Amino acid sequence: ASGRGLSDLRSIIGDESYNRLMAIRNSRLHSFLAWVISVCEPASVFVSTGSPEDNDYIRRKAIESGEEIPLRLKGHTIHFDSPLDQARARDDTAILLPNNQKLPFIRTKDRDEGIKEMLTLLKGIMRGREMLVGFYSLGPKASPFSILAVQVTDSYYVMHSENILYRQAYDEFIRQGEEARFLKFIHSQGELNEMKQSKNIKQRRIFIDLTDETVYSVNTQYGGNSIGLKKLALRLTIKRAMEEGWLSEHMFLIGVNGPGGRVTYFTGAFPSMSGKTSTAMLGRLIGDDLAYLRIINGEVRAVNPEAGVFGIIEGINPVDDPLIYEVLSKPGELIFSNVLMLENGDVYWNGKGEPEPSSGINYTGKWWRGKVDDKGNPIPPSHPNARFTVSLKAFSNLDPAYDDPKGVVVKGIIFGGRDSDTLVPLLESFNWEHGVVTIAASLESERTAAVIGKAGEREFNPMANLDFLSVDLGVYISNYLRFGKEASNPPKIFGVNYFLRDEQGRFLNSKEDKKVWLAWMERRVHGELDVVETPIGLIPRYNDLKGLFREVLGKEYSLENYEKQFAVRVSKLIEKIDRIMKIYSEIPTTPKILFNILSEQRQRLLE
Ligand code: SPV
Ligand code: MN
Repeated sequence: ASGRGLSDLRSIIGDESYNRLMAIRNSRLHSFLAWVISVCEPASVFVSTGSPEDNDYIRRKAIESGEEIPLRLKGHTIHFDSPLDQARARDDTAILLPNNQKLPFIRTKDRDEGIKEMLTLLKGIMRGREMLVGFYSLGPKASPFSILAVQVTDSYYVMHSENILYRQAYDEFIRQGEEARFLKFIHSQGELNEMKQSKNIKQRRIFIDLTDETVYSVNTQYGGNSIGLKKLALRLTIKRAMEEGWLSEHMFLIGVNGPGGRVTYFTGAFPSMSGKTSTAMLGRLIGDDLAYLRIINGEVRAVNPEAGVFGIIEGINPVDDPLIYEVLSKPGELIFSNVLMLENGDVYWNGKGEPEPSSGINYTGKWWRGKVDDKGNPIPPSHPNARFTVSLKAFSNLDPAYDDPKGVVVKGIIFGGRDSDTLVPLLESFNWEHGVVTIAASLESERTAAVIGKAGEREFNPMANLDFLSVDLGVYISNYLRFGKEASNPPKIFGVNYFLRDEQGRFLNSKEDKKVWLAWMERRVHGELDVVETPIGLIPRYNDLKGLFREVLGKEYSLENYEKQFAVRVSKLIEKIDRIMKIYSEIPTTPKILFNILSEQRQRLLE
């Protein structure tokens, strides 16, 4: 620390912002901000109270600074990230741990070294710029789930996004004063090019300091790397969840409508681009990406830490995703990123269901059909990981309980991945432990464009949370197992796979089949349908699915399809168990029960 306090920096901060900070009586907040200002050396500071005027200021500056461009529809803007900054950057992201500790599967870095490197990068990085400070609550305010956070950034786009995606909580900081415990996020987009994109991508670094609950992110703008409260906070909250015995998960949270008007809540963990959002949209939406689960009076209850959606836009069209399409087509506050901007101020994205335009502006600058990158590959109109940012309130299927401080009772947890040749489309575990081990902890998925790197490779991705893990995987799984034991009636665990193919490579299911699977799970939770017991778990009976296909989709479902889809692929399943066993056998903290459950399953498959 430089020793300078906020009062010494008053000329930079300005009276208005200074008074706003002083209204929060929290000395740790004050010294943190004084430190950041001393290091980053901004020209000025704007402290947001989250008032309509303050939010308007951020919106206006996002446009004035060129970070966002207004579009034809009122409230719509577009932002472009650098071509090299279009997804989560695993290789530039590290968890900082003291004494150069290592954790399996997690990119770690010695804490002292990381902080030193970061200080060099941050030194003077905000010169000539305004530093923005925002206050938020992850989860409904003043609830047992709520986690406070402060974001510092020099990007109007980042703060604009957070104002849409999170609950603003300046008032909570004031109320809690010195008591307030909060996560800290420091972001700088660094130098920008003519398109207002981060220029120094080689110096992109995202360091997560668990010790101090602080995340540093520099020389990047892509939301998954820059928006502190999203995936950066997830690393910190997973750590807290471990210490306190709850779950911080990469899951949607939805209510599913059942017979007689009942609503049953489910969470669902899927690696991105594996059907997560489209599944979430089939229900009454509470959250599309993250969930906190806690046991309250014996019940598993959950909230969405977020209040908006940072969603994938590719393939959204009026036929496949009518609810999202509607949100994207009406006026209202919405940020597009990395789609194609047309001359008339409209936007186009891959799979919009309209003829492809011949030109426009995209993340690579002026785009025309046939434009190629330096490797000669055609540049698509929009990036496959192009996104939209919008408040939950824009969705017509928003569940009224979305902001309930007590959360909703979760009855089922769904795990899904991209798997072309192994798992059945729908499966229920025998019990909590069996589901945690054979479905959740054994999750594998083929990689997608949401992460920088080669798409298509099969990756181990337990709980679809591996990219965000900040604790030892064995410890994480033990916490999961314990969590279910502590609940008086733990949620049922289901596995789904929308990506199964036949020998010719054709998908075995159509997109809408997931509606039937959801209806089946909803009824299973209420004990209404019987099942077929297989070596890997419980699968639907043909007749039940046949009835549900008629009821839900008005379609016939043939026995032939059922038999192809629900065949237990013994040799593939054994190979999978062997892969998973090998992984866990190299992690010393893996609970014994995991090996027992996998061995028993292997044995059942052999019999
Ligand atoms: C995902 O890819 O899982 C997302 C977007 O939800 S990101 O913020 O990049 O993680
Ligand atoms: Mn996600």
